[in-house]
Amino acid sequence: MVRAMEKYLRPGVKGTPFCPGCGHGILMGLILRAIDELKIDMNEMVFVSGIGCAAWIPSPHYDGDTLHTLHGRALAFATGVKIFNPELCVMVISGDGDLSSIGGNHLIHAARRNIDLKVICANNMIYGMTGGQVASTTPKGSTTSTTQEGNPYRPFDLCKLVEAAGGTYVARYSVTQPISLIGSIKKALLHVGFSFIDVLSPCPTQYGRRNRIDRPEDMIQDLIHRCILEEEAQSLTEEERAERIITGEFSSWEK
Ligand SMILES: Cc1ncc(C[n+]2csc(CCOP(=O)(O)OP(=O)(O)O)c2C)c(N)n1
Ligand SMILES: [Mg+2]
Repeated sequence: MVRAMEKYLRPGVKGTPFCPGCGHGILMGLILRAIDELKIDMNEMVFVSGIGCAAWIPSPHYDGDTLHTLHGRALAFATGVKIFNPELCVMVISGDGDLSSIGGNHLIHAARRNIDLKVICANNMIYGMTGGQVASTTPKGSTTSTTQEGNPYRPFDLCKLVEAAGGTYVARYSVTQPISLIGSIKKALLHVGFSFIDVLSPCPTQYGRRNRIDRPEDMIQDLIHRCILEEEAQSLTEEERAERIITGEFSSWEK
């Protein structure tokens, strides 16, 4: 097997912090493939993350400049980096909790200002690292460590939120759609403006086992089944559609 992406990994970093079946490791590789296909020099990039399992994707793994910052504040740090040196390609990689719960206000305002940041949200629909607490992205009815009788609230649709706030490249893909996702990351890298990709990433440890999707492969199968394109959704009944996750590009324009 050719380990083509290994050249992007920081020497000396051993092992992985991710649990078996976690989608974050897949995403870690797909981001590198997008960078590799565009032949972007890692010296021109800065990766910024907050706190959480997803925040470990760039740091310490990527062999480039990485800023592992405070919970919820990745976008504030990234804004500072971009303002200090606009030549840099600044990519934020963090979790759904980090970016849209504690960091939700930074998210809508960075989008509103259309700051040229490439934001990859690793969305496992839960606070993974801290023990499986409910997040602003947790589906209604889901069991978490803090909603043992089911989450009573509807989740954010992060793409709609960012699009309404002013983000100019907005897309959603799952780690089970690797080719489309690599293509989307490449578009975000080339887009000048606030780019946001909501990446669905399975968390068997904290989400799956509490919601009767017990095995990692069942979570992957579940995502493969549920993720569809808007065009495919049109032929479904309201009930069938409610179970699905609409993926694709929702917004791609210059401001
Ligand atoms: C100010 C502050 N509040 C709370 C925490 C605890 N905390 C660390 S990570 C995290 C949630 C992470 O969830 P997410 O961003 O979705 O990442 P995941 O682990 O699911 O990949 C929380 C609540 C913290 N570190 N700092
Ligand atoms: Mg999460």
